[in-house]
Amino acid sequence: MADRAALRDVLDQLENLDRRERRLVVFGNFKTGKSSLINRLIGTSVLPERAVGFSPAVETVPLDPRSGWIAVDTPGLFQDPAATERVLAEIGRADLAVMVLSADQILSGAEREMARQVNEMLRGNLIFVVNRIDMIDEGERDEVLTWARAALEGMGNELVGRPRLFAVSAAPDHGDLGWFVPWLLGLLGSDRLPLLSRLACLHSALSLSRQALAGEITQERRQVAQAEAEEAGRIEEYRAQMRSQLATGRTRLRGPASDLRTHDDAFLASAREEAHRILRAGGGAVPWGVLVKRYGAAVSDDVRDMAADLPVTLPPFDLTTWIIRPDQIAVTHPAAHTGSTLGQMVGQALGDERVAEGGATLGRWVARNVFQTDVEADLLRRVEATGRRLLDALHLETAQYFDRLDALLQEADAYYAGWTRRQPRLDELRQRMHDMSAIEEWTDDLTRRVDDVMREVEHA
Ligand SMILES: Nc1nc2c(ncn2[C@@H]2O[C@H](COP(=O)(O)OP(=O)(O)O)[C@@H](O)[C@H]2O)c(=O)[nH]1
Ligand SMILES: [Mg+2]
Repeated sequence: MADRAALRDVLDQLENLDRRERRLVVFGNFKTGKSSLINRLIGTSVLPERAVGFSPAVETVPLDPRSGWIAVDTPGLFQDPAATERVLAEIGRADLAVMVLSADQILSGAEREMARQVNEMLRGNLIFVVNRIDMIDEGERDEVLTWARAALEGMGNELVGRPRLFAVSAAPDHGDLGWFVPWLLGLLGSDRLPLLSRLACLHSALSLSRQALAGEITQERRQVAQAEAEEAGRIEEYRAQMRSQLATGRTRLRGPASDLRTHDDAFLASAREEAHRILRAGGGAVPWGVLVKRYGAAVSDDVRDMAADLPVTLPPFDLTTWIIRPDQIAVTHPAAHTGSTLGQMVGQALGDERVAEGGATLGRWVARNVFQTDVEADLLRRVEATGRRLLDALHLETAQYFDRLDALLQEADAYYAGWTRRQPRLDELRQRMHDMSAIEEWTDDLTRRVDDVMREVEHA
C-alpha cells in the first residue's frame, strides 16, 4: 500500500490524547527572550540566555510537577529550515503555545503568518507575550500593544482569550512578568486546555490523512477503471476471435459434408481392386469392414484438418459400431471352374506351372466365348452394387456426424459469447479500494466526533 505516514500520525495523536505530560511550548523569533521568559517563570536560570549566538536545540524544564506541565524551549524561528521544522513539530504536540514577540521589533509578516498557522493547529491554545517592553518608551507602550492586539485579532479561544496578550520584561536584572505568572498558573490548572489542543492536533492529523487518502483513492479508482476497461477489451477481443473461428469452422463443415466424392471414388476403386484380386485368386472375400473403416478415417482426417485452429476438440468419425460381414465370393461359375480345371490339366500335361496358374484366365475365356457369360463383369457388378449400398448408408451416417459437429460448434459459440475469466489483479485492486474506503469512512466519522467534542470542551 501507498504511504501511510498520515494515518500513522492519526494513531500517534490518538495515543497522545491521554499522555500525562503537558507541554507548554515557547516559540518565537531569534533573541526575543524565550529562554529568559522560561527562566523567569521557573525562578532559576537553567536555560542559557545569550546576547549572541544561536542554540539549535529543543530543551525541556519542569514547570509545575503537580499538574505534569513542562516548559519547552525552542530554537528561534526562521534562522535555519531544519530548526524551524523542529519547532513546528514541537508545537504539533503542544498543550499550550506561547509566542514570544519582541516589543521593539514586533510582528513581521512572517510572524503573523506563523501565529495564524499555530493558532489553527492548536485550535486557539495560543497566547502572546510581548517581551522587552522595557525597550519601549512608557508613553508608546499602549500604542504598540493596541497595534499588536489588532494584528492578532481573532487568535486564541474561549479558554485563553481572544487574543490573550501580555507585555513583560524578562531580562534577568530588571525582569517583570506582571500578572502573567498568576494568570498562567490558573490556566494550567484546567484539564480542558490539553484536551482541546490534543483534539485539535488529532483533528488536523485526521484531515491530512483524509486528504492523502482521497488522493490515493482517486488514483486507485482510475487504476481500477483502466484495468477493467483493458480486461473487458481483452475478453471481447478473445470472444470475437473464438466466435469467428467457430463460424469459419461451421462454414467449412458444409464443404466436406457435400464433398465426399473423392472418398466415395476411393472406396469404390478399392472395392474394384479387391474384386480383381479375387478373380485372380479364383475366389476370396471383399474386406468391406476394412474399406468402411478407411472411409471413416478419411472423413475424420478431413474434420481434423478443418478443426485444427478451432477452439474446440471435435470427436472423430467413429464407425467401429458397424458390423459388416465379409462378402465371401467364390468364383464358382461352372465355366470358370472348368477353365480352371482345364488350365490345370493343360499345365500338368505340359509340365508348366504358368499354364496351370493361368487356369482362372483360361476359365474366364472359355466362359465368355463358349458359354457367353462374363464372370469378371458379373463379379465387378456385384461388388460395385454392394459398395454403393454401403456408401448410401455411409452418407447417412456422415450427415448425422456432421450435424453433431455443427451442434457442438454452435454450443461452443454460445459458450464463447458469454465467456469470461477470473481476474485476480482486478479483485485485488477492488479489495484495496474497499479497504481504503473503509478507512476513509472511519476517518470521517472520527473527525465528526472530534469536532463535536472540541466544541463542547471549548464552550463548556
Ligand atoms: N532588555 C531586555 N533584554 C532582554 C529581555 N529578555 C531577554 N533579554 C536579553 O536578550 C538576549 C536574548 O535572550 P534569550 O532569552 O537568550 O533569547 P532567545 O533566543 O529568544 O532564547 C539576552 O541577552 C537576554 O538577556 C528583556 O525583556 N529586556
Ligand atoms: Mg534561547
